[in-house]
Amino acid sequence: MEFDPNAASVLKSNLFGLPCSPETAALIIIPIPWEVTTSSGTGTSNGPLRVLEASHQIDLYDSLNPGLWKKGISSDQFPIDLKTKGDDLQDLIKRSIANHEGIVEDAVVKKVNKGCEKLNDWVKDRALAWMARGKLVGTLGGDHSTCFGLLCAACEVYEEISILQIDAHADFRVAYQGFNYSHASIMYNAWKLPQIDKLVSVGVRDYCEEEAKTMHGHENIICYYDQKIKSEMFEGKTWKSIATKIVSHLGKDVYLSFDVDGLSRSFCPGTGTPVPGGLEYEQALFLVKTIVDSGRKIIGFDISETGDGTWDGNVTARLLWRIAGMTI
Ligand SMILES: [Mn+2]
Repeated sequence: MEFDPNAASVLKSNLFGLPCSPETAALIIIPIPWEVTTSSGTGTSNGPLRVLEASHQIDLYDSLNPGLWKKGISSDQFPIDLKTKGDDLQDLIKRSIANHEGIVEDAVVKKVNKGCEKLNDWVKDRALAWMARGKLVGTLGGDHSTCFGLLCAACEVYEEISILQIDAHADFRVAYQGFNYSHASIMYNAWKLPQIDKLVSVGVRDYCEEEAKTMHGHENIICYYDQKIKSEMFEGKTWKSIATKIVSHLGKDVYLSFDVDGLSRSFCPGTGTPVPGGLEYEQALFLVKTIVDSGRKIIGFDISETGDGTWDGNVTARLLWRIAGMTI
């Protein structure tokens, strides 16, 4: 049967209902239903499923990339066992906190760190296997820590990588609550990878003193705080001029780390740790387009922290479609 991109979606198991398999798709998305170290609001482990469901409602035309659907976007196999393992570890943490006045026992911390290491190895292996076959790879969280394996894989392929992070948080904590691979430490961990030579964060508006000190001590870590961006815009600067400045710090190979809480909360009502302020949907996509238009290459990306809601899934599915349109 011929595929009709104008018809209602029938291939419900495929992202966007596209007629492709991982073998034929240009972009592979690894769904990672994991939120073990999530500290407050939960539900992001259901994010990947919400995105898959919402993706079937999206019209398959992209004005910047009209043939996008033919290039193919495919989900890697859905790791159901990962969700079970993650949920078990999360329960262990919750029980420890409840039984020990807010303290997580050392044995539990150890077990969780081990579980996170295993996850990272699994993601890295999957990503490397697809990259070796010439695919662009993205991950769909889950909490923000889930992209670490993809970053590690990218570091085996590229020598110098700049990260563009869109996020409400700096995520630069050192082992938050004892967890080496916490969502709050993802950029701290990424920065330790020798191939990561620039980190440019955008939209940050919730960070602690320790994070500010560590970040301000590095000339290759540049933070465009939300408050600063907005002040400059209120005083008449255009987003185009700010976006161009942001992109000018990046090297030629760029990894995009998109935590949806970097957006205004109206676009991510179910995300775990929302903060007022943030970027508009088109404002964020304009920034991504500015990267691509500058001739830089997006070599991998994650969209993380999508909440367990229909609207949350809808926004991320559309973000994914638009980002795919600019990268494949
Ligand atoms: Mn984050």
